[in-house]
Amino acid sequence: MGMNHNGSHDPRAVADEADAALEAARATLDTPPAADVPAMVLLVDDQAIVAEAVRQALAGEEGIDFHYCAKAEEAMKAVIYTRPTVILQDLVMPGVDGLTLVKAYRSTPATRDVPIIVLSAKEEPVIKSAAFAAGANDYLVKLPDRIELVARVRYHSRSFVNLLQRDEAYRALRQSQQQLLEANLELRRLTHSDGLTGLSNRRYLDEYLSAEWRRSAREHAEIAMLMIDVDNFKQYNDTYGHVAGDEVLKRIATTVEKCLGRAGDIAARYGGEEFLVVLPSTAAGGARLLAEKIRLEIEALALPHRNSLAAQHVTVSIGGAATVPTAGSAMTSLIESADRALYEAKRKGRNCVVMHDGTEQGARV
Ligand code: GH3
Ligand code: MG
Ligand code: MG
Repeated sequence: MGMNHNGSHDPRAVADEADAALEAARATLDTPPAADVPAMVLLVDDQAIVAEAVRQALAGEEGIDFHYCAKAEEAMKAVIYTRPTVILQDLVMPGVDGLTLVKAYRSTPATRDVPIIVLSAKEEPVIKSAAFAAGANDYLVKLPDRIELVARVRYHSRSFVNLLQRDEAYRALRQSQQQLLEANLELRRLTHSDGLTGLSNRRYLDEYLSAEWRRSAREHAEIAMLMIDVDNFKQYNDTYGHVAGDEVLKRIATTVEKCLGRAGDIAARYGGEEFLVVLPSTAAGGARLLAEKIRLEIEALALPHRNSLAAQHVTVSIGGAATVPTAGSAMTSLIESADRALYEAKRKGRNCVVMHDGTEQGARV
């Protein structure tokens, strides 16, 4: 819709979107941990004879793929390229040694969590402890027993895949939380805004005014209000139709909003063709100036209205009031005061501003 500055959504669609996001996250989290997952083994070892032995050990195994890299310098590339679920890493290699490679896998984001089984020439406590310190997950002496090798390959692959699934579930959950947060903000915005003009609605204005009223009372500060009503608007609808009338209301809303300068100022659609402006920390004089500016800007739109009693174009009448709230004074007194001022403006012939300042209001209440 025309002036909608925040891109209107159907509230039901927003809620449905959030529901769908949550459902997707739930489904991901409800996925049971994989019992048997395909394993991808990458052996990094310079000795072809070891490679052949491991290949044979894994050959008859269902769901285990085998890759072999003979050069330490190519190991990192091979890991990133083959995406193994477990690395079998030889410790003693020409060029880069195995422990250095283990540390390199651990410090590279793409390979950080891949399980590493170190293959050592012998059972040696010092080497073993160095391997674990470097980040290895397991330690086997060459050549390992076939049954033990297969069992460990499957065990480490499964825990790695489960880790990836868990990470994915958390990612989905975080994403759906974010979507719910955004949907909530959108719903809140929708419950606070007027569908036709995009201004605040009466519900929000009442909340806002009540908070500002209490704050002004605490701080002994002035608060002002303008009530803006379109002149002979029933005639406008009767002459140009309701759809054209709606367009006029949108134009007026945009114009009023454009006139507001301070951060605390807000405009709301208060009723059919009635707008309310709340001006915190503003005295009657300032409010009158703003009201006059709004009235003139709306005249300047020059929207034809041939059956108006006030002019040849669309005009508004504005009633304003300002006061310093005292403890126990009702905020409705300010609204009523602005309403009376508006009534006077109408009586004076429309297309004008009448302002009630604090003292006048005090005398009348
Ligand atoms: P006055 O100058 O005394 O304010 O005269 P008026 O005709 O504007 O006042 P009245 O209260 O008699 O009529 C208000 C009209 O505003 C009635 C209705 O046709 C019109 N109106 C109220 N809400 C809407 C709306 O949402 N869209 C349109 N197009 N017209 C509306
Ligand atoms: Mg009215
Ligand atoms: Mg009117």
